Amino acid sequence: MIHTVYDKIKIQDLEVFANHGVFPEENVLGQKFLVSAVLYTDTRKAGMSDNLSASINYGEISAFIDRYLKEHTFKLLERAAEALAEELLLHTPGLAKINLEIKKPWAPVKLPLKTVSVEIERAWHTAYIALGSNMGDREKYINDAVKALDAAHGCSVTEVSSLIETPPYGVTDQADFLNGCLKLSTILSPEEVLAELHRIEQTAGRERVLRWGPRTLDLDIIFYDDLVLESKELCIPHVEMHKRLFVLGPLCEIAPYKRHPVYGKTVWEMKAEVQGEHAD
Ligand code: A4P
Ligand code: MG
Repeated sequence: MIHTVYDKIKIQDLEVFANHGVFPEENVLGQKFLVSAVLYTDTRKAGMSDNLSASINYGEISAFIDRYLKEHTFKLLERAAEALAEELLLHTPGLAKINLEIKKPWAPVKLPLKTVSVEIERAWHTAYIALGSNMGDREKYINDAVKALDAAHGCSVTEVSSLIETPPYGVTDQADFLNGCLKLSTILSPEEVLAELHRIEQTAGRERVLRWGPRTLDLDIIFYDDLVLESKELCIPHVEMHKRLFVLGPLCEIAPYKRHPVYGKTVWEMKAEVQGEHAD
């Protein structure tokens, strides 16, 4: 999430007649759907000013939901909810998070039931990405990567640090690096962000020959909100970030007070520690 938002605007059981379902009859005959949405947004400004333009118009959102579900046909409620939540997050200014439930009261299961439904929660997230290059036109590789990430679906680059020249860390027998960091707003999951980074690295002709070896472009996820994740292909926060001046230097320009979710230290404090200074 962009920042923690506690206020909610709620729409409950909006009736939409539409054509979603796995059975062909459902796509032709249509049926009733009930849509509930909890819109997480900061209502303070509207609350103080009594001005609708400072808030999210639930009338417009209801009309959008009705139109969207009528104009599209999905087999699964999961897909309908996913697509609708994404559209709303992408096109509603001020919407930080949405909880969306789509109920099907007439689900063809040949048993008496009140409704079946799918409920999902989707949000904007903030990630920090480290950028590095030590082969070829380093500045161009990095600048192109920033543009590519900003153009990626559901991604928007909101801040970029300056780029600094750094001596190689780890495998030291290689050319100097150009390093930087950027701040990313995204509706993608961490795994989807990683896939996007790999795609952009490949476009830059990145070859994985040697771990920590020379590369045209290296894109690492440093933070993703305050998430702590360790899976086979992804560790967040990046495991080495707190030891690396080439990450902490640029990151400190754009997020000095961002706190490491495990160590509890700010970027500024971690940087000062690596530099061997006192953090106060
Ligand atoms: N992976 C796990 N966690 C993450 C994460 N948070 N972000 C996995 C990105 N990837 C993550 O990375 C190997 C695998 O790590 C990925 O496929 C992903 O599944 P890679 O980019 O293929 O290989 P690599 O970059 O050679 O290895 P690694 O461990 O990522 O190296 P680093 O940490 O990127 O370090 N010196 C200076 N001065 N500047 C540099 O930028 N960079 C490195 C590379 C070494 N020395 C450097 C610099
Ligand atoms: Mg890497």
